[in-house]
Amino acid sequence: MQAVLFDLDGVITDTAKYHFTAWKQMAERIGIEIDSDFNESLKGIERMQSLERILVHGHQEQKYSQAEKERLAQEKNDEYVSLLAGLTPEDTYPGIKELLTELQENKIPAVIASASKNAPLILEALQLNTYFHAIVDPGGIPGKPEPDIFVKGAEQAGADSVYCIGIEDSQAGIEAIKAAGMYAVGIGEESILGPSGADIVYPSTKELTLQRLLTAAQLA
Ligand code: G16
Ligand code: MG
Repeated sequence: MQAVLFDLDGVITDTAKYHFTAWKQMAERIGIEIDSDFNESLKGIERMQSLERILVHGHQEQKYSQAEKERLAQEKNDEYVSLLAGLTPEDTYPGIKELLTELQENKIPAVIASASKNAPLILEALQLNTYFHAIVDPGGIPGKPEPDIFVKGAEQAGADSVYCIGIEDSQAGIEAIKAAGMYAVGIGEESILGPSGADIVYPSTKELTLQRLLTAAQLA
């Protein structure tokens, strides 16, 4: 049984830019500068771990108590959620709804494998919930680059990892897909995602058709 596992932020919609904006604002308030290169190392990384990476980057890893860190992460999330407020179905990346429709017609389960606790909220705003067989709960399992979220997604779809295709925009996510033994499709730049192990990289979700994916993964 095949399945296609989708990352959310940066694959289904452009919320990766909102994560970056919200982290940048929080970091600036505590005197840490983050740029888009450093941001690549935050993509796909769970909220508290992202904060830890930012604090290490700014040499402030010893400065805050656990309660203070939770407050900083909460501030970031509040800002992020406020940026999500205007999200509509038109914000779905090009080609995604068409691919989800093809998967549905071919009875191939689509699964969300996102590190984000905001995933259900975002899918609802995009009106895409009904296309997904499952949204994997990221709570209580090791985050990307560990394979767990993709392994769990395949299990929930009743699919064998070797017949699964994972789609990701982050280095950590591509590593997770490969560690799960799946075919890894990157969305973004070959120079960024190739070294993490992407089997193929497309510059845009526009390129994603079912036939193209199955052929590339030799599952056609
Ligand atoms: C996403 C983002 C990360 C974010 C993480 C947790 O993962 O790429 O930047 O830190 O989720 O999100 P939240 O703070 O909303 O729970 P993914 O896996 O969808 O790319
Ligand atoms: Mg992502």
